[in-house]
Amino acid sequence: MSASVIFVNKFHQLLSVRSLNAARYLSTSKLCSQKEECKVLVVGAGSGGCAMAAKLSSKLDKGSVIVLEPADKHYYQPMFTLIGGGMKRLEQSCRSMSDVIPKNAKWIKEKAIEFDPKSNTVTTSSGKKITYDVLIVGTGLQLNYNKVPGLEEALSIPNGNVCSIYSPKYVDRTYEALQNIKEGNAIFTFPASPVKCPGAPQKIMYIAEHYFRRSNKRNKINITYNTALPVLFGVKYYADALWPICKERNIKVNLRRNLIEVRPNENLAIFQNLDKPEEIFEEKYSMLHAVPPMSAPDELAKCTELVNETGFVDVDKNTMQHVRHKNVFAIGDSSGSPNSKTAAAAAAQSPVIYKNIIAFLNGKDLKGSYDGYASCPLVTGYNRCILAEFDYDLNPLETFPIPQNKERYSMFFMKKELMPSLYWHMMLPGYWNGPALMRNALSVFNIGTKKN
Ligand code: UQ1
Repeated sequence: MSASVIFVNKFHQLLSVRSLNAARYLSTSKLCSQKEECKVLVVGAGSGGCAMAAKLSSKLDKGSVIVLEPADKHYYQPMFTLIGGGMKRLEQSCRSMSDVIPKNAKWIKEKAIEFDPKSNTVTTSSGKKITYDVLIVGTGLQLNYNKVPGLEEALSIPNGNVCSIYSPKYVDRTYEALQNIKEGNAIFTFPASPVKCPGAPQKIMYIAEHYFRRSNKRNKINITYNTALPVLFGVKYYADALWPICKERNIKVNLRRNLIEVRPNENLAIFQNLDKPEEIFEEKYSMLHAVPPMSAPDELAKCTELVNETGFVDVDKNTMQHVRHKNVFAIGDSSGSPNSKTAAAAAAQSPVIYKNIIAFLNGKDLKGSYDGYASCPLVTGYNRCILAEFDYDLNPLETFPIPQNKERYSMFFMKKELMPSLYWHMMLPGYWNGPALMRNALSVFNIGTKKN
């Protein structure tokens, strides 16, 4: 190699090292400037996050509230069972995120990838560090379709017979599957994990059963509900109403049976008996409605400072304040409080958390207390619904002065026609605090044995 070539090479190396260093310097300085500060940081703009951001941003000075949310679209998920049954369309459940995040809050369209409650900081996907006085975790939970071997593959087959109302990606396949099945086994599952809206896996089954009857194919289809739970429904008062429905409508319920694999090529679903793990069942399906295992989002679950042993935020179940980090609160599905994970629960939590955050910011005692209220409109067909409402003790906590453990058209109408408007126009803007006020007002009509 000639001296001149060596010289040119060295010169290039030098140049590239220089430019590398320059790039590094630039990116570090950019990172340093990527800092944000706020009074309240809301992570997640789902039902709970939007309601909290709306309440707090209208009370605190402009710019005090930051909302961290990467998604473009916000879905009203309680509509997904109705979409699965062909009663609503996916577009009706969806709004642009920019329309639901309150205008007084600053939206950072990124994901939280690291929580550091010791330094009051959340790091975003681009490396931005956001420091806060108060953090509200409202990330929701994560759908782990990938934890069941073969399931994602089955769900990706065009016009296939495996469906799932839990994701906007797969919900439309459900109504297609109801239409396409002609005969054989329709299998519905419930996973061995915490589940959002734990009634939904059986609601879609009742709707399917009604659909098959209406389309004159019910007698050619066997319906099975394989649930990992030891009960049909967690609240005995409503479970006692659901068992006879399954019996009358010839739906076979297998408890403690967990979906562990799907073999789409053979139309086989593999289940395990959770009480006798050595017992494995292969069941042939003509249609499979699969509910994925769920967990806290990985980014949250890895922050052991924040979460309890289940991976959800370790809050006091009444104040919704973190047990150690007093400036951290959780709302909705990401909370470790032992309530049922439903939008109605987030609605009932929202005034409590709001009151407690204002008290916390003013150095006062926290007086707000959440009673575990959750509501689950158990749609049992195209015109019937049992409106389950209950508290932490799994005692009924019903709003209306009539026994709600019966299938009623009025409750179906409320779920299908009234709830969406209540959600968009009352809950997300922070005005809906759950039905406690209504329940108290209506309780004057409670006569006889009904106790709330
Ligand atoms: C509710 O508060 C709520 O949150 C907005 C729901 O989610 C959409 C519900 O489905 C229900 C039933 C309630 C409770 C409301 C009443 C009026 C009983």
